[in-house]
Amino acid sequence: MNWLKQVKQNGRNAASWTLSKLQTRMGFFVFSVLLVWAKTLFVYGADFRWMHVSTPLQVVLVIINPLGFTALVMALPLLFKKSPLFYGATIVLNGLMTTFLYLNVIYFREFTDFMSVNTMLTYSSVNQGGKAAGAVSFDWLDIILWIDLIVLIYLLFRKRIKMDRQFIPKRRVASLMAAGFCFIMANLGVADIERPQLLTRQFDREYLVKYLGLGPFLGLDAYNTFTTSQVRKSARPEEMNQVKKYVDDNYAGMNVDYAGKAKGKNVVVIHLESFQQLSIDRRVNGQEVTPFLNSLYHSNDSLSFDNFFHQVGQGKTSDAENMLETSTFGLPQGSLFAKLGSDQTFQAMPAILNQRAGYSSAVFHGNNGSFWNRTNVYKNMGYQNWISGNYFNATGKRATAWGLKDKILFKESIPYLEQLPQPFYAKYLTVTNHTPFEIDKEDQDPTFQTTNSGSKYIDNYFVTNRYLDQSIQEFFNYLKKSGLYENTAVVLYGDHYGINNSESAELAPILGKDANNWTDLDNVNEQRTPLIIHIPGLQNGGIQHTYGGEIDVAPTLLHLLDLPSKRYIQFGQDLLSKDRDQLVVMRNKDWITPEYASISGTIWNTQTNTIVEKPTKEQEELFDKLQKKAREKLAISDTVNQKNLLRFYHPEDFKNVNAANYNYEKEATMKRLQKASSAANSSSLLAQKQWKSTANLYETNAPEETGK
Ligand code: GP9
Ligand code: MN
Repeated sequence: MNWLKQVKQNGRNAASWTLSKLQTRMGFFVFSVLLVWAKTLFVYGADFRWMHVSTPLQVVLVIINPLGFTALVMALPLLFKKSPLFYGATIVLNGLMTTFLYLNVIYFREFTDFMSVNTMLTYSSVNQGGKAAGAVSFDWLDIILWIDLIVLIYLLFRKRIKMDRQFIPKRRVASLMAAGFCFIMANLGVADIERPQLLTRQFDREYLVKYLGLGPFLGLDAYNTFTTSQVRKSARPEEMNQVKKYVDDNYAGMNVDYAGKAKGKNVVVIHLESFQQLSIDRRVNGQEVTPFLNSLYHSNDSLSFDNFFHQVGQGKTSDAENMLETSTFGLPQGSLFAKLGSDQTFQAMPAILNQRAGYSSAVFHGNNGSFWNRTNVYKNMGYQNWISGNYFNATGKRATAWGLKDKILFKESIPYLEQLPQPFYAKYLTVTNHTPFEIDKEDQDPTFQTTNSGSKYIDNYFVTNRYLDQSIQEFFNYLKKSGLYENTAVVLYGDHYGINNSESAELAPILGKDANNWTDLDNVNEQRTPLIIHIPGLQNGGIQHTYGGEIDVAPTLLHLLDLPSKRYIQFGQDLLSKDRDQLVVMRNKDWITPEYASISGTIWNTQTNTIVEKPTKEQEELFDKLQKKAREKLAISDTVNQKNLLRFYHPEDFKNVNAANYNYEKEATMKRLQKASSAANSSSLLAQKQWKSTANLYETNAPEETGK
């Protein structure tokens, strides 16, 4: 029993050592900081599951990130001279920080997300969509968060901790705070190395908390919320008049040869991650890289576009999604989804199609639901179902760094897809063809030999292109086998470039170009992405050469579905319209037309790939006009979004979406879908098949599914 005595003795020694250190103000401060730090780490691990840390540097960042902010805040009470004030304020601050931590724990258990300033202010409205407030799950381990406070208060009352009357000079407090601040800055610097543009792009709340900690995240969020609310406060309903006039003047009409060609059909939008036009019809070592996509591209049943440009800014995928759903631009900085999406009034495709033509809707994606703030945005857009990474087993070899592999996503989406009432509007966001374009050997096509370009990105890119191509082919095979194909229009588009401009030296020879003569215009041209609208039975499709971009997809699709788009505030024009002006405006204010392009202020001749050195007077006038038009388009779109002007605008047959009506929890979603598709008059595929699942019709060669 000696060892037991020893343990007890050690315990007593540690307690009295701690107690002796606690007798000074500095000791009390340091101890309080360490306690809050330890509690934060406990929560990071026990509740936030370490926020998917994956590299050693991320581990270090997660461990140190609570320190700077906690020290900075906890140093404030040191400024009090009177000891009861110092001790009281320290306890209160510890209590406040613990409450904040605990609120986040509760919120996270319900929403798998962190509390933003907005959600704190409007928690009740958000909560209606989820479980009832009373159903919040408590855990007995939660007590750990509060024990220290109880013990400290007890020790102070029993005078086991004697209040130190000696106050700390202001200069020392200031240097302590400065040290805390420097720590935060250093943390930020290191985080930026691990995740460049973290602050400007603000991908995901989880990223911000993982890299910077809860405190700085809240500070940043408070700043965003404040600046946004200032801008929004200044908005007046009359501002919509000018916007409406602009949109009316820019309306290009529709093309009667195509209008209504997809009327009443289901719509599947397939977002081809980082997929560029340069891969279409590309042969590498004598083999087509994407034979299936090429066949769709050349089909008479497809409207394919070879001068289609991505127009994203820093919001990348989320900007592309925003343009396709709303035909408004992303923001000049950061992601609209992340910055404004939580309380934006959207007049977006899922709601429009639902209200005007009875479409149900769903998004399928293999990454976390909170990435790019999608959970909040999709509710505001009126998406009925959001089937994200946590619906699937996305562990081990089943996923890449960006989530569930595409072949598995498509296959495992079927039990949900077949239950959607028809017509449906379903979006698939693929991820496997995402930089750094790495997939397991087993997933690579052994018959395909990629380039040996000198750039690992390019060589890998074609390999994941091939994987993407096969996954789309498998999905199409299923559509045909299940009978969905005939009644479904499929829109496929590349969201933005995958290969950086910095790889042009290695890319040029693959495209049959001379790297030494590579121009800025080549960079822009190389950033074209494909758009293929495949409508079975269309027959008069073909490759369209009109210049356009992502902003134009929504009006094009609406017209194909026979839904006039004129009433909406959209900045794109129907790509099939004969009267469209072919001015493609990039998010950085560059623009391109079939004749000219403006790149960082230099004008190029699009046809000859040369700089217009000496413009004529007419040319100068034309360039000025185009420049003005491009800027005006972006500026008006930005005003609409930043000021949230659509809340003042009520298009015919459109009711504003209420986010509280949507619930994306897995269980609730499964129940909802089951209920809808089991009704006697259900229009779901499952009901059409007498409730015999079509999931077994899906064939994939994904090794994770076949067990090979
Ligand atoms: C993440 C995926 C990638 O969920 O959509 O986004 P990106 O990095 O391309 O913007
Ligand atoms: Mn993307």
